[in-house]
Amino acid sequence: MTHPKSALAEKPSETKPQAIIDLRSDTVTKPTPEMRRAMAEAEVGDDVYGEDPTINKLEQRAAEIFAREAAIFVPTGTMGNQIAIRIHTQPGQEIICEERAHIFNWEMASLASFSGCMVRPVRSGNGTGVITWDEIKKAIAPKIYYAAQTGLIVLENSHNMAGGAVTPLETTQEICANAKAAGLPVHLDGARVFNAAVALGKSVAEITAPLDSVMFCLSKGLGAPVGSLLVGSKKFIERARVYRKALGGGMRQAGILAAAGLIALEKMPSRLHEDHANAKFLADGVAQLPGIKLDASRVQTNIVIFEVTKPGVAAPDVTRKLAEKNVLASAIGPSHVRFVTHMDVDRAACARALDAMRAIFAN
Ligand code: TLP
Repeated sequence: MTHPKSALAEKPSETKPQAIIDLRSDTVTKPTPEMRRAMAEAEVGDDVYGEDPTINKLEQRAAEIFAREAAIFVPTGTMGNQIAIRIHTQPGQEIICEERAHIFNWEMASLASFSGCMVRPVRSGNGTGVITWDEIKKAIAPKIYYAAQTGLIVLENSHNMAGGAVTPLETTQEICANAKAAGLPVHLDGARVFNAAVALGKSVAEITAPLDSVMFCLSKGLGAPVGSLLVGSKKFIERARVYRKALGGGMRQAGILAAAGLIALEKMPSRLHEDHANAKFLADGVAQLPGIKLDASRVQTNIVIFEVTKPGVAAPDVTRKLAEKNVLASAIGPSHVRFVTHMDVDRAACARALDAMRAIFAN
């Protein structure tokens, strides 16, 4: 994924400078004034000793909201996923996930370096990114001593690189029931699980109930500056504390982060439908343009990924031209562009982004 930072240095063609519309990711949001106030006033203590009251409150609220025994605050989604993988697996095992999964493509091969595992990727047959039990079961290693054994299944909901695709609850239930019968744990990379819940019209507790563990991010669509949580059983979270420390994630007066995280957790899920509507608006407009392949009907959450099919034009050319018009997007490989909507881009900003796309693709 490339970000057109260098193009920012070039002067935009408009005479009046326009605000930058940053659609590269929902990670780019800035803390709200309420978050900044809460951070300034947060009660803190040493969290490695379990003495930060604001961290403790955030972990307790996360556990309650996900209807789990316990939760642990971690600095990043990557660390949360990697701790879960370390706990669920043994070195030499395989992890089944969809081929575009974040744990496979964007976590620095940490599942190999930290947990000694390999990925057995699964392609979703219908291209949606939502894998089914029928597809997963074919990837499970036969129980023979001379074949690497499957140790874990990881799902991603919503699925980032599959255009924010949402896994239906019935699919999660079917996978988890069969995995349980096969003695396999299932972890959810739920970086954007609140977006999935909004799209499904259900609570995060309901859509994640069948899973063994869940990681979710405060720092994506929920708008917190830093932080993710891992939720699961008491025993699982006790082990997670050990691995968090091993990875250097034992932070001290981190309540200043948790204070913003609490606002993200309590107040921000209720506005995510706006981001989804804006993504749909963008997708509907972009899908009309010549030289682009996009099925706008598949856009369910806050992510729009489209293919550039115009001859001689690569995705990085598009993001560079957009940046010249003060619209930032991410190129994913040579032919795909990603827009992510979030609380710092409103409908007017999306309309401007669409105008920029129209200007680029009209000629
Ligand atoms: N995603 C980032 C990039 O790393 C691609 C983004 O801009 O979307 N799981 C999923 C599904 C994610 O999308 C991400 C971040 C993570 C895990 C990792 O979270 P962080 O960045 O907090 O380590």
